[in-house]
Amino acid sequence: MKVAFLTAITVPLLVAAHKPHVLPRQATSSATPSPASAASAPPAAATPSASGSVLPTFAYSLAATNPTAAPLSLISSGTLTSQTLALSTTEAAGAVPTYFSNAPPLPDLSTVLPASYPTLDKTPPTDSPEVLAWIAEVNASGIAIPNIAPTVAGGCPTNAAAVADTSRCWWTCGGCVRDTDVTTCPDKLTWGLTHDDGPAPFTPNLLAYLAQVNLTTTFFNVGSRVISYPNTLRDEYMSGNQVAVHTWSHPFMTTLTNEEIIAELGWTKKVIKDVLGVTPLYWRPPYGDIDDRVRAIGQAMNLIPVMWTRLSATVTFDTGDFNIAGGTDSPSEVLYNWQNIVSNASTIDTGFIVLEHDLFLQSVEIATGYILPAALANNPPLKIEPVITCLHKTFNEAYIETNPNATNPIPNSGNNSSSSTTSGGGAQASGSSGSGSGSAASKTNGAVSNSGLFTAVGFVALVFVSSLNLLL
Ligand SMILES: *[C@@H]1O[C@H](CO)[C@@H](O)[C@H](O)[C@H]1NC(C)=O
Ligand SMILES: *[C@@H]1O[C@H](CO)[C@@H](O)[C@H](O)[C@H]1NC(C)=O
Ligand SMILES: *[C@@H]1O[C@H](CO)[C@@H](O)[C@H](O)[C@H]1NC(C)=O
Ligand SMILES: *[C@@H]1O[C@H](CO)[C@@H](O)[C@H](O)[C@H]1NC(C)=O
Ligand SMILES: *[C@@H]1O[C@H](CO)[C@@H](O)[C@H](O)[C@H]1NC(C)=O
Ligand SMILES: CC(=O)N[C@H]1CO[C@H](CO)[C@@H](O)[C@@H]1O
Ligand SMILES: [Zn+2]
Repeated sequence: MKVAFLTAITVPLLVAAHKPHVLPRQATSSATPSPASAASAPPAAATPSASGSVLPTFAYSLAATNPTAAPLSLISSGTLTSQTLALSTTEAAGAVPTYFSNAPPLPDLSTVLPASYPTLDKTPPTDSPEVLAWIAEVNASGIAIPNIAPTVAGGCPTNAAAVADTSRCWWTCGGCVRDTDVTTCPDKLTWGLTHDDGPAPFTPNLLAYLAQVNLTTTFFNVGSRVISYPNTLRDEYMSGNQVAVHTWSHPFMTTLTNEEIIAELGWTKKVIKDVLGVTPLYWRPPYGDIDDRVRAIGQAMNLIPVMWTRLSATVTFDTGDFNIAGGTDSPSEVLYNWQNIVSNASTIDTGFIVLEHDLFLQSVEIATGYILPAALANNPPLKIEPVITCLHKTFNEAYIETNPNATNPIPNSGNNSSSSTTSGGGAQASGSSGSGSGSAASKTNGAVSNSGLFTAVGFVALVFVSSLNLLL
């Protein structure tokens, strides 16, 4: 009942917000259902979705499913009634993770007061003392911030000039990546598991399943959700998962000003540090929306971007799981996408990273009931692990406080004015050509009003989720 309410109210808006990153894949996959025969039969007929529309059925085959999985027909209908599981334990202040060394003790949660943080699901103000200090740190990092204008809302169709300017390396429109982006795992058939947008009401269900099958993942967490579910974040961390940053309010980052980007990242780093005692060194831009300006600010804030594997415009490793709850992708389409991902993964020399979410029950059910059991039974076998370990790094290297700086330099090391061989200091010191005024504090035109439709829509929906916190 409560779940159905959550689903019906929130999801259509969120799906609209997530559309841009699935468009290329959908353009292909929804037009051409796979002719492959299915070992696990898809539902007999097209399934009615949460929104009442009838979605096409896709063929897929899975090596295994979870015997306790919810039937796909229930997952698609929006009437799934699985209970949220309680956390396995509420972690006490002073507890220390045992799976890596030198981690600080968990802070006292009673000191983490929501009133001390910005409004949830809204880009934080840029004139607070905290944000001004982070702006100064970015400025002092010596990393040049390219002086390129923010994009406007609407993605590729509404940003012709930005799309044409390949020098900004905008992932959203064309899939441009830099060496500093993590897009795959180095070892073939290794899956760097990730789950985005939590912590959320059904994250404990995912955690319970992962513990049962001895897997861990990388959680890209939204700062506003951390305020709502701090104990869930602590359980993620204490049970061996990598915790990473997914911004405060889930905006399209390229639409923000430099200062807004700093506020989004800074507050998310801070709330995670306040709840766990450690500050993540990895982040994922919502919708994968990153360009060289956003990359540079992330680097100056000691954050390494993690994307998902993209082989071409039509082969992106996005399950589409986010769209089940909103009724725009059927579960069979997600499983069809998954089959294509595994099949494509076997053709490349590296491992891979896949986009999945833990915000909605439907996404968690499709992962724990179908995708992960199939992945565990896959032939050839897959190695499934968090991104940090798939990169051959230790958990110490996932967080600033525990990072062995001598052997694993943090992203902004070497770019400080003090350590730079270039004199002059500030953002101009590293002086990449054409970076103009370069200062992190310099305003770029018209961005504040540019958060626009997609961001606003996603924001409204996420507010519903957080305000339903008490109901759930
Ligand atoms: C669980 O996974 C870890 C890491 O992959 C491995 O070292 C350990 O042996 C596994 N434990 C069991 C009980 O399978
Ligand atoms: C890769 O995925 C695409 C769909 O995204 C699919 O059409 C294609 O057949 C897949 N390739 C392989 C080798 O499985
Ligand atoms: C590495 O450097 C960071 C930032 O300068 C610092 O906070 C951290 O404590 C250092 N790591 C260790 C293990 O000392
Ligand atoms: C950069 O300089 C700041 C002080 O300006 C210092 O706090 C920080 O630790 C330095 N970072 C690195 C990576 O050296
Ligand atoms: C940025 O750095 C420059 C040069 O070091 C300095 O003049 C300016 O005041 C700094 N701005 C901020 C906001 O810290
Ligand atoms: C050592 C180091 O990280 N240097 C980087 C400083 O920042 C520039 C970009 O502004 C990078 O190109 C360097 O690699
Ligand atoms: Zn997201």
